[in-house]
Amino acid sequence: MDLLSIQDPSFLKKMSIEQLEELGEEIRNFLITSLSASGGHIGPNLGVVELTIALHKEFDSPKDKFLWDVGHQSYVHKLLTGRGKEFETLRQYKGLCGFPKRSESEHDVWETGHSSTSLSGAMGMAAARDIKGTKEYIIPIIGDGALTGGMALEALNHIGDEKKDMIVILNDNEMSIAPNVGAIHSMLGRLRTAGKYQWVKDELEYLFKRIPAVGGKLAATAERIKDSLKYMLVSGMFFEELGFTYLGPVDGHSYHELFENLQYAKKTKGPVLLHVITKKGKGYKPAETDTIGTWHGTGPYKINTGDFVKPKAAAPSWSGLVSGTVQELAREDDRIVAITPAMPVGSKLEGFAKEFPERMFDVGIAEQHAATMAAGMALQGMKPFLAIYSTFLQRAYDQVVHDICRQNANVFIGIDRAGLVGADGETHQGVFDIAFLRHIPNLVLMMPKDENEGRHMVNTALAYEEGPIAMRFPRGNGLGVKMDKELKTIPIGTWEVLRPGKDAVILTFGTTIEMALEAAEELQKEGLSVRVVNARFIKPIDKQMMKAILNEGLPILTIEEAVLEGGFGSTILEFAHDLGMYHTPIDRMGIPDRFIEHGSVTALLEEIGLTKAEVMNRIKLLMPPKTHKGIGS
Ligand SMILES: Cc1ncc(C[n+]2csc(CCOP(=O)(O)OP(=O)(O)O)c2C)c(N)n1
Repeated sequence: MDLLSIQDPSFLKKMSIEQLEELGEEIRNFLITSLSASGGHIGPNLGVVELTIALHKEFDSPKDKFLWDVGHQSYVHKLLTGRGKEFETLRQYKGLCGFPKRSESEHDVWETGHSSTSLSGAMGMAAARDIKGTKEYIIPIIGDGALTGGMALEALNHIGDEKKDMIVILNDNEMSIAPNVGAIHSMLGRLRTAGKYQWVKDELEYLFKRIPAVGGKLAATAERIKDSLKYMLVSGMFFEELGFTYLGPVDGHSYHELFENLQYAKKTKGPVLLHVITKKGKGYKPAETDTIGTWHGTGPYKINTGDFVKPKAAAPSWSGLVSGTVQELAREDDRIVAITPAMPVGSKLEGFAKEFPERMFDVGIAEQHAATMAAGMALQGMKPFLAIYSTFLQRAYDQVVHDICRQNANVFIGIDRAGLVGADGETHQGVFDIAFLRHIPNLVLMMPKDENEGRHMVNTALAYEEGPIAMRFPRGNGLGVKMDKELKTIPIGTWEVLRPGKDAVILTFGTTIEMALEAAEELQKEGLSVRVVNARFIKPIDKQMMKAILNEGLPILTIEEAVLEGGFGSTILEFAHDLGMYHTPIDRMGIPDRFIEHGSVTALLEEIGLTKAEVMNRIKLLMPPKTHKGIGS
């Protein structure tokens, strides 16, 4: 059928299983072809083709509510709800979002991007439904990886207790981004091999009902037999103990099994957990045979070979550079350990894990636990490197405040993907970390100008013994600068003048330095001498240099690829104000007070005005009328 002509999922109601199977094949081919050009989360989506079709056939979206956990696996849902034509713009500027988005469709009822929120969202919706007295089904769809997140467990605990009607679909493909880890993962493994518990339980109940009751004795024995059998069949019985009716495991690629169980679930009172086994990457060999997570999310690829169409990077990736330097230093210092919340591949920690398996901890999608665990290790004399993406560090704010910084624990937080990340969009932009870290006592926060300084900063962080220290670094690759052979330490709280200038000063750091230098170069041609400072320590700032700049009375422009509210520029305003320098002209460039959608980083920077032209413009506007001809005259 013409997938691009689909308006809504109602057409599925009349389809036979054979027709659904054909549709599934067409959808797979469409995804494989379409994503080969755009890139995206191919593996997770190929795994849920039958599951998504079955859900849309069995339920009535948008009346019934699907909550896609993480949301990266919602492409089939997007296709079935009339967004096929937009796939060629997937994850591009102003194009189709890679995650559920309420403004895109009435079928996207819950927005996601960060993991493990679907069950809490579903609990909220179920509670609202029951207060309002409406009748819709609430169906969160959560992966085995996302289930390891603390929030999901908090929600299971509450839902089971409240006995809310809802059907939780556990999409178990044994993978998180990388292979899934942890005791819950092992428990799911046991459930997978235990077979279909529900049917056995039903049969037993039927059998016991037929045995004539001889007083309470037989009933009690029967109950005991049932219980022990139950435990024998499914060790742990985790979900049932929590108050859920556990169904499954079922083959998530078999419509027969899916429909049989979904229909059973619909009739069951209280919360149901349907355990569905799927294969990530199903139907596309390179993705299906992937065991490390390469095909979780990709850029464009060649369909026939599965080779990625990536231009060869001229410089090392930031994650590789940072983790590689930590690994190098770990050879000299056996107190160094690495902790990742489920991102060993993204954080390029595979080398560290291989060389120091006993010093490497992949804790699953558990940012809060990762941060507090790092504090625990630090207080016992270890030097933990907590590798975490800026956006996911948001989850661990209290742990950074309460456990790491308050206890002055000597943890090195490597804040990866800081700044705009591009195609993943709103939920993943790493733009809040400065604002939510810079006010925490004891913490040192820095960002290097290039990969050479980045290596020195890693060395500085691991040599630092006085408390928590964090380094933010961007997504992608370095600039290709010359690398020093010897590692040095950088004095904490010192800035560096990169270009002299006597008319104005730009204070910036990290990714925006290049743009500032280029703008200064252009302005020079127009007769303006602009100093550019590498303000590499965001906290503590270089107070000595700052005072000198303020005493010179020069106009100041701050630039940051982070939110303006509460950001680095705010620090400078506060500093000047606290010194009584109320009249120093200070302007700030950064990310405005709104969420920034998906698109290439270049397009996004252009949209928000973080460009060389705007830097030049702002500097000119800051200048007193006499210094620059044409302005203010
Ligand atoms: C809070 C948070 N931490 C980390 C991530 C990065 N992440 C995206 S998908 C994913 C794995 C999800 O695994 P699972 O739920 O099993 O889904 P699958 O991709 O296997 O279908 C991770 C760790 C995230 N989205 N949110």
